[in-house]
Amino acid sequence: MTRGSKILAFQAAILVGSAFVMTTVASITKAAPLPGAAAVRIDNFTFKDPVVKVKPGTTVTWTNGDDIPHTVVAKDGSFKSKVLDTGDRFSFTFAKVGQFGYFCSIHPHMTGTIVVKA
Ligand SMILES: [Cu+2]
Repeated sequence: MTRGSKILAFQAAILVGSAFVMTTVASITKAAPLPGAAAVRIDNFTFKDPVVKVKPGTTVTWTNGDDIPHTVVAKDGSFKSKVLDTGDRFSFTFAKVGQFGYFCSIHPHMTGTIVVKA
């Protein structure tokens, strides 16, 4: 190994290490929603958790983390957000058991499902 490649290998190890730490921190913050609450982040034209399973009575909050406006619209018409700009949120409480598909009315290829199960 040349001195240059040793330095590169060391830098790569630091990068891998910090990526691991960031992933761990992200999973800790993500794993602690309030009881009766769930969150779906919108980012890069995607509902980041496309299928979310919750108990009846859970309030799901969508947050638009994208720099593009999006909406959250139930396929069965049971809920419909206004246009969400960056950082805007929309919440809906799922009282009934069932599968609730939804989409973004501006970009209909963006879809997700909330599965409500007792
Ligand atoms: Cu959209």
